[in-house]
This record gives sequence, C-alpha cells and structure tokens, in this order.
Amino acid sequence: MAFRKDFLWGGATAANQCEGGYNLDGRGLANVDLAPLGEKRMGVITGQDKMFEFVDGEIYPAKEAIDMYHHYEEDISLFAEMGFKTYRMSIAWSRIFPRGDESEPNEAGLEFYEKIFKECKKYGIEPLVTITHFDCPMYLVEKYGAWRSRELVGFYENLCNVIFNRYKGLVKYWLTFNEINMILHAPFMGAGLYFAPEDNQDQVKYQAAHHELVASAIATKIAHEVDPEMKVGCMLAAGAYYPYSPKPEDVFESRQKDRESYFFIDVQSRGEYPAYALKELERKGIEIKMEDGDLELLRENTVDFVSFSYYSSRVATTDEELLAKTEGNIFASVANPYLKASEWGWQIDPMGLRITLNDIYDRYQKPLFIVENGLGAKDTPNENGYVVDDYRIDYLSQHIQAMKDAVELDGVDLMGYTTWGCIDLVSAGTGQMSKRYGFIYVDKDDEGNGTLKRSKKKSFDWYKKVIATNGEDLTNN
Ligand code: P53
Repeated sequence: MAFRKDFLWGGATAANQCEGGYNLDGRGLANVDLAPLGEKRMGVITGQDKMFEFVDGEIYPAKEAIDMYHHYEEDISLFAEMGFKTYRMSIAWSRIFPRGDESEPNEAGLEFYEKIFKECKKYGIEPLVTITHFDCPMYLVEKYGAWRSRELVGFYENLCNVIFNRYKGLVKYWLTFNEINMILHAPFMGAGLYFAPEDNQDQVKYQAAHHELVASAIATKIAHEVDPEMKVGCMLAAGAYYPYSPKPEDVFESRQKDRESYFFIDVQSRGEYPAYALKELERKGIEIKMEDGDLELLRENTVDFVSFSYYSSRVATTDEELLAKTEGNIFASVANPYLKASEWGWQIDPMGLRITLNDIYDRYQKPLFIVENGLGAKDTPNENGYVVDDYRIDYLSQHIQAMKDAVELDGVDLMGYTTWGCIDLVSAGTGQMSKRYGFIYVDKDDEGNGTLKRSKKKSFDWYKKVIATNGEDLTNN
C-alpha cells in the first residue's frame, strides 16, 4: 500500500476566504479584508497601491465570503461525510487580538475557534491550523508598518502563547505562516507591507521576512514547550522551476529561481541562512538587522515537518524575448509548451508534483505535507442544481497518482494531503467566487448574490471513495 495507514486526507481553507463575519464579536480589520474584487485588487495585494479603508463602490468579497462563521456546523459535517481525517483552516489574528498589540485576547474570538475545533473532534477530524494565512491586523499595518517592524515578533509571540495554551489537547498540527515566500510576490496580502516611493522594496521585504522567520522559530519553541505532542510545520508556495531549454544559463536560472523560494524553508527547516542567500543579499546591498540570539533561535527551533501548496510547475529562462511574453498571476512564469492551462491560465502538471515532492524531500529529509492542491474552475450546476465536475476529478486524480508515485516508487515520506478550497470560497488572487475549487458548491456569485446554500458536487462522492480506499481507487465512475 502506498500511503501510511494514518495518512491525513482532508481539505483546506483560510479564515478570510470563507468565514465572513468580518466585524462580528469584536473582530478587528485585517489587510486581507481590504482587497477589493476587480482591477484594483492586484495593485493592493502587491503593496503598490494603498487602500486602508473600505472605498465606496468597491466589492470586498471577504466581508461575507461564504459565511462559514454561521455555517461551520453544516460545513464540518459535510467534511466528515467525505471521511476527512484532517481539516486545514486558519485563525484570524484580528478575531483574537483585534488590534494586534493588546495584552489580553478577545474571548469571543477564542470561543469561536474552540467551537470549531470541538466540532472537528466530534467527528475524529484532526485540525491543522495555519496561524497566519496572509492576515495581519490593520492596526499593526498602520501603526507599525506590519512585519517591517521588529515589534511584530512580540505580538505574534503573544498570539502563539494564547492559542497554544488555550487549544492544547484540541490542536496538534500547526503551520506558522502560509506560503511564507509570498512576501516576495504579494507583500501586502502576504505580510501587510506597502511601500513609499523612496523604499528599497527588497530591503523591506527581506527585513520583514527575517522577522517572520524569527517569529516562526519562536512559535515552534513555544509549541514544543506547551505540549511536546504538538507538531509545527513551515509552508511554502511550491512548484519546481524547469529550465526552458538545456542551455546552461537557463538551467542555472531555474536553480536560482527555486532558491528564491527555498531560502525561507532552508532557514525554517535547516536552521540557518544559506550561503547562497548571504551572497545574494550582500550583492543586492541588503543588510538584515538581527538581534542577539536570533541565530540561536533559528538554529535550535527548526520545524517538525515541511508543508507546501502545489498548483503548477514553473519555467525559467534568461531569454529576454520569452520573458517579455511572460504572463500568469502573482507567480508570473514563462509558458511551458508541453502543458495545458486552466481557465485562469495556471498550467496543469501532475508530474511536476512528483518532481517537487522529490526536490523538497531530497533537500530536507523531513516528513512532507501537501496542504494545498486543486483546480480553480467555473462550475455550472445542471437543472437539478448538481455540478458534474469531471475536470476537477481528472485534475485531482492525476495529482494524487503523482503523489502515490512519489511515495511508492521514490520513497518520499508524506504525512497527508489537503485539497485547496474543499468547499467553494473566495479566490485569494482574484477575489472571485466563480473561481471554484470545492467538492461542495456554494450558491453565491462574484457580486455577492446567492442563497449561500451548500450542495454536493460529483467530486464529493469521488473524494469520499478515494479517502475510504486510502487512495487506492482513483477511478471516476
Ligand atoms: P487563488 C498564487 C500562486 C500560488 C498560490 O489561489 C497562491 C496564489 C494567490 O493567488 O495562493 C494560495 O485563490 C493561497 C490560497 C489561495 C490558493 O493558493 O488565487 O494559499 O489562499 O486561495 C489559490 O486561486
């Protein structure tokens, strides 16, 4: 059998993309609330345009999202029906610390997540909790410049102390920062960073990254002290780079591009700044301010496992003409002529998942966890309100097959697999509801109309069978 007996099958969501209830029970505003639907979105999430309050006439999908705030019992019972062993979710920092720098937490926020964890426990579902999934309280953004300030480390430490102690016995698996490398590509959405014209943006990003890396090590330390059973992972937006051609320059460029991302995980998993990064930072004139003890903290508190998202492989080249034609989303990449793409232009590459798993396992030799994978697609319910999403079943079965090959044939140690957006939710990149990933359809459109009614898609029963057979039966019938 390919997968461990205790393989953690499940699905993944993030607080601001599903909860809604953005101002309920004392919740404070967060960076992720302020990203509108539509053409202004990209400028905001990349930190190039400022938007510090809601602007009239814009749609903010995170305000209501799919209102899981009031539907969590129904949603978790549907996850249980599919046989989920784990449910990956995130806590909204600003529910627990509405401003971010208080000394006492907001009890209503803590209670909300306690109810969710207990609901999971009821069905034997192990929560896998992302501490920050891109979110940062707006108060910390405005007052401190978010992660550019060292003080954020202390605020994050408070948050960790509170949640680890409160949820001890309820939550065993934690991720410190979602897609930590996203700080380079979407600094406002990823870490609350925005820029002044005179800023050296790389300097700001890498200093903020250092703060996150130290905060992540502190979180790992506290978790292990509070409960030695707790397992803490890092989280990478992964996807191996391929050289566009066998030209040595292209090959080297692909390695450089991979390192841009692996830098973060090298620190979190190996415990030190890698030599290539020190050289690169020096060349770029970036100086990272560190405090005494930072290097020890990083060295002594490496993660227990390495998790990542995988949607696509990427292509690197030094060819200027090809680069000029580059398109895509936040991770712009040269198109791979051998691959087809989704409706949103994300290239589909199951073999790339096997390659990525092998690359990461070779590099870190720690248990791996795929915590996001899936196909964003338009779904059209038929006359009975049923979505026949064979395209999603195809995508997922091919990726699960690739993951099986990595385990069975290559010996990769894999703990689990959670598909992204197991219930339809708001897209992080575009803000659309119509970019759907779920096994469960939610009746809501991009403009916010709809009943929020949940219904099972064809993939619901398919995934249920996959889990029941521990990944042995991937057929679609
Ligand atoms: P959406 C870009 C590239 C890779 C991962 O993305 C990304 C993004 C953001 O667009 O984000 C992760 O919703 C992220 C999730 C996000 C998911 O991928 O743009 O962790 O929050 O929803 C899918 O289709």
